[in-house]
Amino acid sequence: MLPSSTYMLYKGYLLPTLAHTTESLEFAQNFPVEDTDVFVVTYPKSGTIWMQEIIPLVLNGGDLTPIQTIPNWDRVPWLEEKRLACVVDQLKSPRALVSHLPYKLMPPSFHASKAKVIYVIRNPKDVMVSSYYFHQMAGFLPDPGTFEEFMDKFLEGEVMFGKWTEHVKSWKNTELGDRILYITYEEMVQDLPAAVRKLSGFVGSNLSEDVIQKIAEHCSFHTMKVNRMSNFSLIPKLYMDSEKSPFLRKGIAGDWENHFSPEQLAKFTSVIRKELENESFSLPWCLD
Ligand code: PPS
Repeated sequence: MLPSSTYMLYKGYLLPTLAHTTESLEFAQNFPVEDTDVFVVTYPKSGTIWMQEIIPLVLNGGDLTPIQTIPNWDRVPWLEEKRLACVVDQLKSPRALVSHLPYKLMPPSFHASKAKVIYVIRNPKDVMVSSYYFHQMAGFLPDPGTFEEFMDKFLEGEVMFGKWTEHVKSWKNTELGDRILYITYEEMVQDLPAAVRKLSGFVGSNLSEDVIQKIAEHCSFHTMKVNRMSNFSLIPKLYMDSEKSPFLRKGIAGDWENHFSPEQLAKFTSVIRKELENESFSLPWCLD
């Protein structure tokens, strides 16, 4: 049984009470989305803070000021979190926000707008591994238990923002057309300048090749790991203890191979496959 203070239940989803309240969720529902807004949407541990680093630079032509002076949670705030109400007036147009909300919980003004969405998707096996370590370092989340126990919770959706498959389905089956760009964490790992180029085209910023290279350099894992505005070292240890596991932990694709037993792999893939079997989209990676 989870301590009641760890999570709140919002429309069937577990959300950490450290960052979410009834008021913050109401604020999100009433948030007046503008046509020029850009939303970065992710299931947790899919590359959220990486995109929080990249997007302001893509929108502002590569000016490093935001990533060097503003903590990521204020620079590109979470739509559903408490902090948004405090910083909303400081956001410059075009505004960038992040969200872990499933599609159906986006505010009405979002649906009525022309705002764009960048949906970052990551191999669920690596998402689960990253989340397992995050639960060890985040004092505001329940203890993950053993890897096996955490895998069961993850597959059951007894984690923040519910099941990975439901999140992906909700954002793959939208009517957003060319308002949404899907990008994988793995393609960002493989070729970050190419990913930045794709983002630049999507938001229409027409960045030069020099600027694209500069952004990729400043958003690399190693640069972000030492950026105090992005590595969560400003957060008290009580809430995030990087000695237990750093937020920017490994930053690679395929770390699941160091963690899954053959039996765990079989269980994991069969659950994910079954939950996606009638979907019209296919996943960008092989699950086995
Ligand atoms: S959260 O809590 O939902 O906001 O977490 P999120 O930012 O989505 O995911 C954290 C993982 O993203 C990795 N990360 C990066 N990987 C490569 N390059 C860069 N620049 C980068 N920035 C963040 C981070 O290391 C976490 O993955 P793991 O596998 O745990 O290392």
